[in-house]
Amino acid sequence: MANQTLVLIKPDGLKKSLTGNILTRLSETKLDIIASKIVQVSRELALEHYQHMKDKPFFDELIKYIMGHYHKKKVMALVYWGEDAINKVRQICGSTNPEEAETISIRGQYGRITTKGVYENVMHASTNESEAEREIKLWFNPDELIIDVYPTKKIKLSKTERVWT
Ligand code: 3AN
Repeated sequence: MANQTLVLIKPDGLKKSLTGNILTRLSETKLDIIASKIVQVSRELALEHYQHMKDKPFFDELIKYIMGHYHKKKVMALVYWGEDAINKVRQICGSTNPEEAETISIRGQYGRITTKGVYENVMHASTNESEAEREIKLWFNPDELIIDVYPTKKIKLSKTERVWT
């Protein structure tokens, strides 16, 4: 069955110039990229993304890490879509702990554990369908995806927007 998954190339991945390597590895899956952008991660976005980790002792460090305090202040966010996308991407990504990840996986090859005990594991990939939905909706607006992977609705907003001059 086709599904969609959120991929983040984290600040350490960008600092280590791993974008090309990661995208090349992921292209082996033959999945489609249906959205991509570079994001400066706000505290709100970081807290929301890692809400399930909020009771962990390393939570504050994790928030600083994804916001780019230790590397570049940016993250590359992508949505991959296709047959069994979540599992195919997780396979190439490898286990959360870079020391336990298969050596040929991206985390196994390029991840590390910091002296503060945080896993700097280079990339993120959604764990399951409900997490993928939560994460994709958090990181992207519907118009940023080239396929409507979830239902949308139109609402009228009267907010001020910045446009090109
Ligand atoms: P994954 O990113 O593999 O889905 P999660 O959601 O359990 O893993 O963890 C989110 C992030 O928190 C990880 N990517 C990693 O950076 C960090 N992390 C998870 N577990 C630990 C741990 N035991 N010690 C330090 N950092 C961790």
